[in-house]
Amino acid sequence: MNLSALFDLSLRGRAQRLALEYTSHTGDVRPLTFSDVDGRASRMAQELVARGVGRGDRLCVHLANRVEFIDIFLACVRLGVVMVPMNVLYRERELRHIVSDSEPKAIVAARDSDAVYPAGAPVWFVEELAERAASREAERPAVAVDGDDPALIVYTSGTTGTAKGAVLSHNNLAANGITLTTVWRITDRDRYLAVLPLFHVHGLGNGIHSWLISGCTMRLLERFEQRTAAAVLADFKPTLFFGVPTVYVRLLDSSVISDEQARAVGDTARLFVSGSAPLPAHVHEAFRTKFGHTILERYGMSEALMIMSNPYEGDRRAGSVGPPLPGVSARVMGDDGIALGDGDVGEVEIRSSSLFKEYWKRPDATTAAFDDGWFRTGDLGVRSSDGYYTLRGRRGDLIISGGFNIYPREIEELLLEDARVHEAAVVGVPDDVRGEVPIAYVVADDAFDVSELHQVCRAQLASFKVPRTFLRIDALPRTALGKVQKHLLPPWDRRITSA
Ligand code: MCA
Repeated sequence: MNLSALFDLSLRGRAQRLALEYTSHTGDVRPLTFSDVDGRASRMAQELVARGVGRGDRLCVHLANRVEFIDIFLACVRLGVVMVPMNVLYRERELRHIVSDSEPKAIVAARDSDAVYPAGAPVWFVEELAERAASREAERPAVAVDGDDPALIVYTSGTTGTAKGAVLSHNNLAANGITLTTVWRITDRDRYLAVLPLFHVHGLGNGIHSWLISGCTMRLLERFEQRTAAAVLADFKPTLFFGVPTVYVRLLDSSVISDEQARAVGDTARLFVSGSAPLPAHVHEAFRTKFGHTILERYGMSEALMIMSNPYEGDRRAGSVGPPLPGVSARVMGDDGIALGDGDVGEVEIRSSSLFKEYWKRPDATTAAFDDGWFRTGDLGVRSSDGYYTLRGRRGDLIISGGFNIYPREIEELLLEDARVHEAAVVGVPDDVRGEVPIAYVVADDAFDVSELHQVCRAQLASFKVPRTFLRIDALPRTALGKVQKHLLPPWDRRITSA
């Protein structure tokens, strides 16, 4: 089934009901019915057709959470165009690779974006696109789109440095959305508050899909800012909320939401879900005390969409990601390639109806990611005797900060571009708010002030990737074969607490 047919359950089936509330550029909150959303998508599709975009073409989108993001996504779905969402925090260096790899027809960006866009594709300003679309007929394009057609290419970096595009089909996204609405009991009576970025799978694959499949009402925030979010929680009274652990940590701050306000939010809410990074047990507990709700933690990856979830009914265990979702098979593999029993830690491998088929134009990486049809998640985990999985870290040296993935190699390569830097190693250190933050160890010329590297990173990397500190050392610890031993770097003993 293509996604359009699935979304029509709401777009056509609930046409006159309130679909969406969003804040316009003038600051007022505007409502749209599902029929309005449908019409906007058709007009946007007509505009894209007029610009020569068709089935199989890629379109890069570099936008914050604005209503036009949804128009463009739905237009792409209808036309069989493959949307390539790009993190709004990415700088030119990060955008360049995605654009050259995905070869899009165009990059859609906001007029006020301060990003420098790489050559190779025209930049279409979303304001102009929206204005032209508004004057077109709300006529659905007649394009036959298959369930196996790609809908999204989501770039996920790897330990190897360059980001790889995970190709997600209509069927993958449909399977994920249908599963989540079912197991989390999402219905048209829900009120979903969307605070997570739409350029990632969490906000788009889970949030937007659950909204459109269930036909609930969504309030869209341009981004998570704690005080705005607190005010909207009180005003919109959501029943459903998706967050990363950093979002929950922010909501526990009593200067943001008092205990009394939190109880009022909890009284009208139904479900809080956390994912994208491990939820610390103390946050789980503090949230239950303050809001009166047990956060449901789940586990997913861009390549596979959602994989495991604590149960809606039943025991939501702090520290565990629960059993596999319906449609997912999982196993824990030992280093010798033999499946392990309960209680033993190994790499989690999965098969699933929402699992991607390939990395874009990277057959080598695709082959390496699969083990006889099972996807190697790269996550270490253990299964309990009653089927709950607990994750025990990554095989590679991925850092997760505020729910954003950071691959040290990418930062190390940037640092090494400066001829005065001879060696560099980036590691994650604990952070009370963001889970982890990156710090850098560098071996450099004596005369070079390594703190200058901060500016270099700031200019060329998304802000969450910029190392908090640059520590000079004499040499990196290495094995006899020359491999860096990050665990032997001098200890970083200052715990960081983000502002
Ligand atoms: C953060 N910043 C942003 C945004 N988010 N700027 C524009 N738009 C945004 N959406 C910038 C700020 O300007 C600031 O930059 C810096 O990031 C920190 O912002 P701050 O206000 O201090 O944010 P925070 O309170 O620490 O919260 C950060 C956050 C953010 C909102 C929780 O980390 C976030 O949105 N995380 C969600 C990531 C996510 O959706 N991951 C899903 C990946 P400056 O330093 O320049 O001032 S998908 C995935 O992992 C899998 C599939 C899964 O299972 O979900």
